[in-house]
Amino acid sequence: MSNESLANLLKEERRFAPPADLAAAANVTAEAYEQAKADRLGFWAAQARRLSWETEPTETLDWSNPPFAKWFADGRLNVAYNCVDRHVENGLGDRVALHFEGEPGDTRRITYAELQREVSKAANALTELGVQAGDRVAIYLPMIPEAVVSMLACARIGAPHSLVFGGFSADALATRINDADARVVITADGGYRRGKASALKPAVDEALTRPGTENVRSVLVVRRTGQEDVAWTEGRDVWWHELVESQSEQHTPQAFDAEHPLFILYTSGTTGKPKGILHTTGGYLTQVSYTHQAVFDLKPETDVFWCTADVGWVTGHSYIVYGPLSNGATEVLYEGTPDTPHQGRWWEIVQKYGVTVLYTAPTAIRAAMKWGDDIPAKFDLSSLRILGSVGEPINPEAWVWYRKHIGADRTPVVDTWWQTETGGMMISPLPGVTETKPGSAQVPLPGIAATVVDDDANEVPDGAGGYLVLTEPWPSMLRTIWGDDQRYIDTYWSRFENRYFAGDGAKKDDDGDIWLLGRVDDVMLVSGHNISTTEVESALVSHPKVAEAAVVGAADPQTTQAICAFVILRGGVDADDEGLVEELRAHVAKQLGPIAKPKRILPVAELPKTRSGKIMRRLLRDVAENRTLGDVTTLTDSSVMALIQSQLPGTT
Ligand code: 6R9
Repeated sequence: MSNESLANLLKEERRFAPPADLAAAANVTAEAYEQAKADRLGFWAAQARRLSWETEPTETLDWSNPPFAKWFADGRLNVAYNCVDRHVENGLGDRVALHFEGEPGDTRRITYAELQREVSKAANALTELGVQAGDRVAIYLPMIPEAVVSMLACARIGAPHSLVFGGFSADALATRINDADARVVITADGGYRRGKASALKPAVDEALTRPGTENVRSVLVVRRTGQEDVAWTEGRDVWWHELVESQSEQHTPQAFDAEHPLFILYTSGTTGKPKGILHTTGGYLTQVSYTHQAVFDLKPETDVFWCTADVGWVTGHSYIVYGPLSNGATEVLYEGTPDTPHQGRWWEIVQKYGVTVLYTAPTAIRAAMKWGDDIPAKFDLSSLRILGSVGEPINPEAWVWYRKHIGADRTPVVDTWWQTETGGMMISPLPGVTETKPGSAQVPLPGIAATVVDDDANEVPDGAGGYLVLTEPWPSMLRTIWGDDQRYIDTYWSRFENRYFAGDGAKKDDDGDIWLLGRVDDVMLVSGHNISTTEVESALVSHPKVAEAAVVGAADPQTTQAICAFVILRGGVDADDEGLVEELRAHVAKQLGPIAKPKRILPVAELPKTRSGKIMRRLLRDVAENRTLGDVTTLTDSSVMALIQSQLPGTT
């Protein structure tokens, strides 16, 4: 970004107070901020006692070698014991841990006692395959219970897992297997997506022909679809139902150091090879456990929690597996897409299981907006009491739609900002405390220190924009980039001294609340002003004809960059309406000022997204500047770019 700080254009005046009954019974009250402020490390030491330690830690933070943190370093614990066994020992064995709903409609109900048996068998199976503490295991599975069981089995034996999204290409899988030097791959014959069985195992077979994957000794294969003719490599491939099912249901978990590696998760980044983000045991579990019960006000006896993320995304790691299970929650695990076999599938699931807390991404909310209000209206969603959002800035209009049409204008919406690197939530309202503002993540959670700075690392005043930074270490922070300490320092700790640079633009409003404005790489420079893509997108989405928008800055001889917007229209709107583009341009100018008026607006049917639902603006920039497309390997659907290109004026 240039020295011109981020223009602060959007004004959002709507406010929503916490419901009185929720506030009165909330797990966390305003006092937590005071406590954490008075003694930050004491606050986290107290949160660590939520867990069961074999050896209680006496140290909290060791920051003697920054930016390499150690949290609770002399403590020892087992993550799987904390997520499973201790609940059984506490008499909760009959509580449902997972309500699994397969895309074709098959279901499984897994109690904590059953989960303990499944995880124990899988841990024994991995041990039989020669996996030892410290060995890496790659997991390439659909959203089925075996994914959760595999992760917990790895944690149980101290073997760091590395999940790769089911459906990533063989290349992406091979790169990740190679970088982590994985010894075992856990996969399935296939999974169900969009009403079809799609194969997974062939991608593993192909990945294992690539150089650098030779150390993979075994491939453990779950039979999910049963429809594929599965190619088999004798001596390497083993069926889950043969190996795991034959194991003992007893397994004694062994404690590991708090800083023992728990998992590696790759973030693609925009350039260069993927970064293997390393998370460890005690601090990670402390923060995901705390934030899950604080931000969702979790009442494990009565709540039914549903995080719609894929387990291959950090959101699935922290808020399907480790956060909820460490808290003894009952949760839904859904395999498929929101519109299979119909566009009300999610709302049908909420109704069926009586989901009380729903955690999803803006992309899904905008898709539901596009499909129409009448679809969720057909279902009984009255069980819902808290709604969460994660993954991208949520446009104020999508936030308000979510609260109104899913939450009956009654439930708090918590917009949670965090990253793969932060491991757990960092900035979010608390549902029983914070008066919420649509579109803003608002305040750092108790025990978290974040602010917004300008180019020279000075904190910006209220009302101004700049870069989001984290100013103190936090328990679930990444410990390094796997195998590359220098890249860890360069990427996160070099832009500003002693501060973690998140890579996101942000502003503080007049109350000092934080608004996220998108990745710094996406910020546009228009006639000397830095303008956030998020704000222009939110202005477009606030027009009743627009469901979703992606905005990029395209090189322009007059203004350095010109704002170019791709919009998805709401159901029933005519894309060929001549006046539409002018109407939308005028709308943005009215909302944000003439500087933010897009030069071009192109209605499209789809936008390019990553598997976690983030818009890939860099590909749209390639289109807007008539360049060959960059790396598309992390796209959910690679045909989307061809579709967009075919819809551009001047192409056929
Ligand atoms: C959890 C997750 C991290 C990036 C992050 C930011 C964006 C996530 C957000 C948000 C605005 C929110 N992001 N949550 N932006 N408001 N509530 O998404 O991790 O996949 O690593 O992405 O996502 O840009 O820097 P990850």
